[in-house]
Amino acid sequence: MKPNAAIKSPARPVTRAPFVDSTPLLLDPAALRRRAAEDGYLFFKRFLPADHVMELRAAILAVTDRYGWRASGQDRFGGRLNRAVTDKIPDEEIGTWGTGDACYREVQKLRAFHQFPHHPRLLALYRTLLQEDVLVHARTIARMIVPHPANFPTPPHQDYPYVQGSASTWTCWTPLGDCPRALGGLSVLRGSHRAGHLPVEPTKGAVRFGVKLCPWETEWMEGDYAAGDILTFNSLVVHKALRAEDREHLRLSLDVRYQAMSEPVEQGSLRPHLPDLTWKEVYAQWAENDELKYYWRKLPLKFRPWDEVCLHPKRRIC
Ligand SMILES: O=C(O)CCC(=O)C(=O)O
Repeated sequence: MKPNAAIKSPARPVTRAPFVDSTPLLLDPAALRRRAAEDGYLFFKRFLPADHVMELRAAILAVTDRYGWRASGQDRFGGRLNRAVTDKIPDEEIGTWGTGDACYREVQKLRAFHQFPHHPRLLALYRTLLQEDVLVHARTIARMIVPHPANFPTPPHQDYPYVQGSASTWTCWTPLGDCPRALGGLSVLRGSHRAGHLPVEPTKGAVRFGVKLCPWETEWMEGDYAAGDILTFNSLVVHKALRAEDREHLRLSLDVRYQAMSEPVEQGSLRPHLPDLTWKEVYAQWAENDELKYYWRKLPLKFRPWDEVCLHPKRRIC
């Protein structure tokens, strides 16, 4: 029977439940895929070695030190900010990544930053989930979120309109260091991918357009992340950042995307995150014959052109 669009689920109270740790399902791939299909998200505690995560954190913090953003008197992993400096970053320099452009540009040139998404544990996870060879999107994004009037918590949205290519793309959101709720970590709306690609409306925050939620879409999952935890979700899953109550520390995290190699990819997913940054500039200080450079050019990829219509605001009737 065709679903009747006029019949709506009743409104429900908003719930905030803790992430379900899917680590035990890593031993049972079929059950893992069933949970992924049902919930649209998977959370894994201590999935990556914490010291590996912390090394990338330290490398990024070392870049921020060149701008004087960290308070003095902490080790190379400490994220306490020098608010006297970060508060003065001009509004127009704060990008969707949460901080000034010049610093982010330097982070985008770190080899460790681009190597991170290729960690063997991540590749094995997506191979299990997608059941074929995996394409790692080259457009890795760091969120370096400082408390600042120009920063807004990431609003509820789906990644699909921004990533396009294949709707079966998965995002991996990784905090670089411990990220308690007070730092504004990511939260997902369980099972929201089953509603399909939703109309969007203009918003503020990391994305220009978000989704309007209907009164029955209330089942938010969240948690206090530790270094090494990962949250992964299908590109149709609605997600948002929690409001950051902590106004003294940097929130550092990565978003990376993975898809099946046989599915089409949109070219933008293979470009650096800053539109005017080229791979030539990114690679300028890397070894001449570095294998990671332009790795996707050796792969048998299919492309799907960008569809601007995906981003045109349309009202959602609930
Ligand atoms: O970290 C954030 O605030 C936004 C991340 C996000 O929306 C994503 O990973 O798709």
